[in-house]
Amino acid sequence: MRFVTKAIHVGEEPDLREGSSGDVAVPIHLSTTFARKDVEKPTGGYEYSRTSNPARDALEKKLAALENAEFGLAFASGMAAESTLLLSLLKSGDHVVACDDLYGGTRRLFRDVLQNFVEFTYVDARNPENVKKAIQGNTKLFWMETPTNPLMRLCDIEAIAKIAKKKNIVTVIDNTFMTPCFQKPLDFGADVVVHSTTKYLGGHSDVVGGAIMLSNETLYKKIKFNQNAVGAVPSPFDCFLVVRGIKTLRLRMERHDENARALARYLESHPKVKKVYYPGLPSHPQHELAKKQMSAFGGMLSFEIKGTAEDAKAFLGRVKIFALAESLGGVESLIEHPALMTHASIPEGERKRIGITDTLIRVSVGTEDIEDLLGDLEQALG
Ligand code: P1T
Repeated sequence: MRFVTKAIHVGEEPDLREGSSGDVAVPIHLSTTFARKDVEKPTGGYEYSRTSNPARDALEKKLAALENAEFGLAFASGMAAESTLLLSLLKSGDHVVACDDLYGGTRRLFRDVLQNFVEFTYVDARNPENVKKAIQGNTKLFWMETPTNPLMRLCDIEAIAKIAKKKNIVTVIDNTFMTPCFQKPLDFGADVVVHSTTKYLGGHSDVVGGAIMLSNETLYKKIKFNQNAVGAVPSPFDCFLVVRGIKTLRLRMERHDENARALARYLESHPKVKKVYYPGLPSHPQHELAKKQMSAFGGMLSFEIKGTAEDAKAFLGRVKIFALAESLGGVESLIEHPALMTHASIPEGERKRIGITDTLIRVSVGTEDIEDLLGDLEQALG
């Protein structure tokens, strides 16, 4: 099966056995517990809904299929997926090398929750040599976003996974921005993929969720055990919403990509814009790498507005169609100020060092008519 067929059908084959209803869309079983005939084993395969339930099974099969992975695991949020993954793979005294430009919440998890028992080194992962140089005797994990949130920097997945394999280090890629529609990190040698399914996979800004996809059975069993033991699981309704979102993933991603390319070109030529960060622009310093490991460039871009922080805030106050809001990946266009919003939890000095300035603006380009989006930016830039 190809990508779109998998997105629509995997995990949802209608049950045509005598007495079953033959649902074409996955049914939502709200029951928290499942009755059995035999005290020794569950009759229908289910016992308690935290452990598993039919809607989550459908979602997990679909998630795995999309990333060309053997296994998929669904969580209550992207952060729940990340924390369960780290709890499963690390022990006290271990070391992680992470890219320095990361979603602010991920940085906060590393710094304020895990720092007490795990050591982190942040590097500019655009150069794989920086990742290699940061390896210590106790390094167990590489944690990378590509493209990064919010500066749209890339890391070479293949090169980094090669370095990791030589040292028995697990490579984790947060694939939230590209989705498996445009980038499949496992195909380039990464071991584990994580997602905030709140974003493009859900696609409609109406469900918070997270996911892990991988093919290593030993790692899968550890994470699966902790998914139940820790219990940060999504509700059956949440699973249904992500399953429904995934069916139109390709259609939406193609439109996000088309609109973002047009906006990036427009912004790049605007006299009030200093710089645009979008891997689809030939001016992006890693455009060639983008073409190698991504099949398109997606719907996320950031730009520097000329002037001061006050000018950036005034511009954000003038947009009408773009909602001034955190998050990304929904059909509606969102715009935000990373230093004051999504990345405010990163200390100012560190933000500045990475390049998250007070005039940086991040855009999640939606699927609206491009003329309306261009018109809104035009009037807001003035
Ligand atoms: O919000 P949650 O579903 O828990 O996912 C966390 C997360 C993980 N990884 C990436 C790359 C993310 O962008 C996020 C969440 N990001 C935002 C809310 C944001 O506005 O950037």
